[in-house]
Amino acid sequence: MGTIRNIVILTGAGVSAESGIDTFRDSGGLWEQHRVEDVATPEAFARDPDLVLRFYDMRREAIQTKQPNAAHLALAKLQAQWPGRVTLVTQNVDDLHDRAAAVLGVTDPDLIHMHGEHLLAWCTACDQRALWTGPLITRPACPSCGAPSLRPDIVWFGEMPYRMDEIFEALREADLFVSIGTSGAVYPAAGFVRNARDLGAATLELNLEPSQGTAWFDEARHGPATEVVPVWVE
Ligand code: BJW
Repeated sequence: MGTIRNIVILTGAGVSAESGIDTFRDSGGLWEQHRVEDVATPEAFARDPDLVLRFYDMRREAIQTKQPNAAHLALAKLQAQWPGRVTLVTQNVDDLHDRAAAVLGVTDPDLIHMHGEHLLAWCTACDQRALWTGPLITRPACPSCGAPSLRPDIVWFGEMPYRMDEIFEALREADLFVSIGTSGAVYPAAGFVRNARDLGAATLELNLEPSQGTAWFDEARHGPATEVVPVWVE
């Protein structure tokens, strides 16, 4: 393994768990309380939009009471101080990485929300996005075109994750790929470790427990993100 200059970090729900945001597949997680097919597919939204909007309105409200934890802050510090490129690709739709960067004074972090963002609404009539902190169930008008066509800007199953070209470009340039707090159950993110390996990067998993893809990593360290991430960053 040569010198490490460029790093790609993939994060999942485990990195925000200790901030009090529910994960999906852990015991007591969101998918134990809601059927995925009822709330996180375009078909569900077409069938029962009120159910889907209530689910996301509840979560959008909840995240605004949460704070970045020591793992988010350690990653933001790494991004601010590392001499090479650190691309943070998150599957998380909360804004805790964004807020951790802001705490360190970084206004334009190299951060990709591949599954969308709770705090954006997407107008299906005019294709514009708007910052959105309140409820969508009231069928508010789109600030750009006035149509009552706002939906959560969230990538549901069967939809294409965002900014895939940029992610693959970063993986091609990466000397190290690190996966943090994700079960490795959802593609294409779950395949990034194999993509990174094929492209010559070293690979490291930091997770509470071995993920579904743990065998693909060169090294794995297991424990809570607020402990293992700051130790790795130092
Ligand atoms: C801690 C911790 C602590 C806890 N410290 N760690 C068959 C084979 C392969 C693929 C497919 C297939 N059938 C269908 C597909 C594709 C599908 C898919 O992957 N399905 C699988 C279920 C099999 N994928 C898609 O549809 C994606 N799009 C796509 O493929 O497009 C191409 C395409 C388009 C059109 C046609 C055909 C192809 C889109 C996926 C969108 C995912 N969306 C969600 C929900 C929306 C967001 C929301 O509502 O909030 O995104 S699903 C959900 O899972 C969410 C997450 O981002 C994602 C990943 O979950 P994550 O982050 O890994 O959380 P958990 O809960 O699973 O794991 C938490 C981990 O943390 C655990 O390991 C814990 O141990 C750990 N942990 N506490 C450290 N304190």
